[in-house]
Amino acid sequence: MSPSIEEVVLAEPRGFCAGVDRAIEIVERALAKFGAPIYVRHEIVHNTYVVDDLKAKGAIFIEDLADVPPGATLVFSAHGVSQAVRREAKERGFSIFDATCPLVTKVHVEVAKLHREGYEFIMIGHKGHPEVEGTMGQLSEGIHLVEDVADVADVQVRQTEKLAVVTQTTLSVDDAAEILAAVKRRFPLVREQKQQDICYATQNRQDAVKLLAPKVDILIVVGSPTSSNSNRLRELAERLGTEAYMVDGPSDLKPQWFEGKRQVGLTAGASAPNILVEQVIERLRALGAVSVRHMPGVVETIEFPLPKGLKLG
Ligand code: 2E4
Ligand code: SF4
Repeated sequence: MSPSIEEVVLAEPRGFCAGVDRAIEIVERALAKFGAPIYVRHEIVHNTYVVDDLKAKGAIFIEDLADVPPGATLVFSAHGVSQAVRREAKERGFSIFDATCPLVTKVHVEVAKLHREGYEFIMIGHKGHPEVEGTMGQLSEGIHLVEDVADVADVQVRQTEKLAVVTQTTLSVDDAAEILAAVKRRFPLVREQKQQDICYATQNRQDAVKLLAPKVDILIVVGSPTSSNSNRLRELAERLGTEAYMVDGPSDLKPQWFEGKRQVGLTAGASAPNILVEQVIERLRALGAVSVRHMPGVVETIEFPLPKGLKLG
């Protein structure tokens, strides 16, 4: 059998969110204003193309602050940092620009505020992810990570009267709801979140996949393997019964995936640039796609201001 693609259907919305736009802009403006090199702690966003592009422009990506020379300009990635990292960066005297997404910072601020009121926390998130390390690292103790429903039973809290839940911003909306329900069953007094920590962009991209996946024979997600939100999109489509693959770019597409497939759904994680989506469409055209259609969907207009010192004018 050979590829039988007829149509590509694009999820709406897909690709860059406001936090990613801002983070990349911060590195680009720092490069323009202060010149290369600009040091960035961790991949600014989890995307190979974005990171390679910024490397070519003079950004140096590091994990350990000991690898940054004295007096350098340092940018924190969109995923945020712990208080310990923030403190060390200050002590080392770097000139710092914070590209933490404002929606991640909002979670950090909430943790600090409730901690002052005597709260202990349960954080729903993926162990080892930099956002989880950053949010958990807002406190030196009293924040417990749960990755799934089973973990909820093992949480050891000091008290149950003042307990709050926070989450990673890029979780599966459905998994998070299930874990939260388990938390509420075990800790009925847990403080209700005023607003979900899962962000608007994560919610909108998952909602779009929920609409699109049942209508297509296969779904392609543009995103890098380290990108949590992109992985969640692929996983969601598979759960809905649609074969799904995540690709870093057009060269990852395998013609055999498309054998017997007519409708190809296409989306992109919040850290995946549009140029890659365009290149994937070109590759799908070369494999036989004759038309490209957009799903109707939510139009995102949210924008975040740049830090002082990097604004134009
Ligand atoms: C910060 C917060 O968190 P994830 O692995 O999905 O990050 P990625 O860099 O892929 O996406 C941008 C981002 C950054 C999302 N939320
Ligand atoms: Fe911010 Fe959400 Fe984008 Fe993450 S996915 S950078 S939390 S807007």
